[in-house]
Amino acid sequence: MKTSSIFQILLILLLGSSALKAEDGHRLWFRYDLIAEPEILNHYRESITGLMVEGNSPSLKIAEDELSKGFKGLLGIDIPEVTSVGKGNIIVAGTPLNSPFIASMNLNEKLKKVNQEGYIIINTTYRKNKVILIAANTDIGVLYGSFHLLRLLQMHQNLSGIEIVSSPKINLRMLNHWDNLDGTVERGYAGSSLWDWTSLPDSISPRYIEYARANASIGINGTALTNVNANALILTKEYLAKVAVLADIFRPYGIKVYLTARFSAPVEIGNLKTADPLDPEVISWWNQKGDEIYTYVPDFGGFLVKANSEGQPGPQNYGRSHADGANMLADAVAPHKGIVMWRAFVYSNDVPDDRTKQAYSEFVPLDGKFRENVILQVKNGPLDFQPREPFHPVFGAMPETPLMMEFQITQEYLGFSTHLVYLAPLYEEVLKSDTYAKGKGSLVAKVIDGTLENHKISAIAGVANTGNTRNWTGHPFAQSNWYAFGRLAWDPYLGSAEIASEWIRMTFTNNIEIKEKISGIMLASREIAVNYMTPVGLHHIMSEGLHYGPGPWVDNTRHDWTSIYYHRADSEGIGFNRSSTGSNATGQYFPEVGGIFDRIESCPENLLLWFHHVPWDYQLSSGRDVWEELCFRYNAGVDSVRWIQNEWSEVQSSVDKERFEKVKSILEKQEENAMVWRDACLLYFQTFSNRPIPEIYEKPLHTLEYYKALKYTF
Ligand code: GCW
Repeated sequence: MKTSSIFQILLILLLGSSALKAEDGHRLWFRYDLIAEPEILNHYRESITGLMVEGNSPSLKIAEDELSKGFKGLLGIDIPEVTSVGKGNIIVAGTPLNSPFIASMNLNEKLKKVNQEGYIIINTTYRKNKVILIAANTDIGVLYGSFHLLRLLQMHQNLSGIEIVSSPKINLRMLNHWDNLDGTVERGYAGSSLWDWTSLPDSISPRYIEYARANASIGINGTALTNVNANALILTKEYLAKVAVLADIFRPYGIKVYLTARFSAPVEIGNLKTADPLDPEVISWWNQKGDEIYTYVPDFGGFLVKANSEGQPGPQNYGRSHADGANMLADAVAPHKGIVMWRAFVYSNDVPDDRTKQAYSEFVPLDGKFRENVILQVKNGPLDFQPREPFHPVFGAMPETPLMMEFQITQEYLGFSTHLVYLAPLYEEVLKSDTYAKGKGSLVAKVIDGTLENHKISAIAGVANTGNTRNWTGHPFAQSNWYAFGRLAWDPYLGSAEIASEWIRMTFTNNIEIKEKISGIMLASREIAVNYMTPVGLHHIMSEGLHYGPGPWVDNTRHDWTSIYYHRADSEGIGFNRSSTGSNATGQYFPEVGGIFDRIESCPENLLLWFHHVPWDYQLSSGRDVWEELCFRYNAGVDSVRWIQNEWSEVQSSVDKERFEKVKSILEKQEENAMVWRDACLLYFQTFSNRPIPEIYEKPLHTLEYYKALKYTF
């Protein structure tokens, strides 16, 4: 073969593979590809002829590089970095402190409207030239604003006349990584941990920077690196040196590092005999540990703690309260402005009458007993990240204590990275739930953004779905959940549809028809999963331990971990009576909403079996009775997955081959698993209802025994 043809083949291989690589999902929502539509491209090329970022902090440097890179990719030309304004249409980014030009623009009034992380993006003119200003009070604000401007370009928005004023509504917007020091990730479905503890602090993976950039682009400003099922080793010098390296990398992206504190650490790594929070030696051990951590990480965010829950040690081991434990740790970080996020996901070792009541029962009496730098981290619902739960009754019930939200981004109970489930509708449903704590309009969002009670700290956490797999999240669509979490953390009043639209435009396409199709899939996907997994308010009927696939028959473990504990199916009916005639969990809500849940007639049907034990022949608004409704919903769920498959097949020509095929093949698995869910649950519940599955529906493919014997692995 001639050298030239070998060269040609090599070139083709090279180009081919890089084109493929480009769409393996690694780029997330940063696809700065040349804009194909001439009109839009021209508009941007006219509006942006130069870039000026004054000031030279690391964060500003990142903003400048990102803008340059974005412009170059999207506009297909190098946009020169200029040092003065007056010629051409310049993008100017900076703060009045760092940028003499911004300082000269009299933006004080406008900048007063945004907080320390907020920004404005406005059009103005300078010596007859158009200028777009990205101005903020801090360098991080500039970085956030820069990402916003790039997002507008990626979404093909017209830049003339834009006037954006944006501030995060929640102070701390965090990811919680359930990452273990051995590299495994609890409930992680996207490979191993991103943190390579073995090779830190000497070797630095480029992914640390990519991770920080992705988070900064959506405003995430905190990361708890380690699992809440904590290992005390992370608090040793050896590990703190590693943590310091990550903190240094994340800092210019506005991200602070937090660690999980194992309550028994004074015993395990400090050689003390006790971890009693009132013991002077223990107190002093934590104080010293606090001081030590800050020598490694001067802006350390603080501790995240899971105590006295699922076997984790805590203050109750010593007869002390959660407040005693939290306050002791809070005092250790207070001199350095650190905080403690104390989780409310607790339940004791004794099987309770109703597990969903425990957090409220344990914490509400402690309201007002926590230090100022303690915030209580509450899961969205009272049980455990189910496909649907009512909002947690603690929201609104502890006015003296700042409460933060914990959402799960990783899909522990929602089909791992095998099921396409866009979670923003779940988040939105919770955030927009009305607690009635201070009358109508006391939304959960207002509890956690601090506005309901005027709390100083406000926070939201999402249990991360990231891992070291090439596309970060396993399922290409799971990236949207990371994105949506960040956007809702910035503004908990945003809508799922708007967020989906942003993500699709940046991640797939600006073609309106295709965007609508993909958005239709995403917006329907959560309800679809609810239908084939846990319709009408069913919950916690997943396979034991792993939580993938159905396991409504599970009864061989601690009672409040079994499925039968939750669905309570018998020959009369199905559902957990949590009304005033049952466990009275409805009594934990404010009367306006608790009353609605309490009465079977007024209880929302999508939570019916959560709150009530309902006769099989109880009529629902659909005209079907409970048994018929279950048959209908399980089947509708499966049919809807097929509908998704069909919709997806129609976007084929507009989506790159690699991601198209990947989603297509995972959807096949989702369909299979949805059918297993349907058949297993209907066959199982049929043993109680003693009613046939109506003829109109597909017959189960296998026997109940077959489904019971299925073993799931990940
Ligand atoms: O949902 C349960 C999970 C555990 C998790 C726990 C928690 C980290 O199954 O894996 O432990 O919640 O939130 O603490």
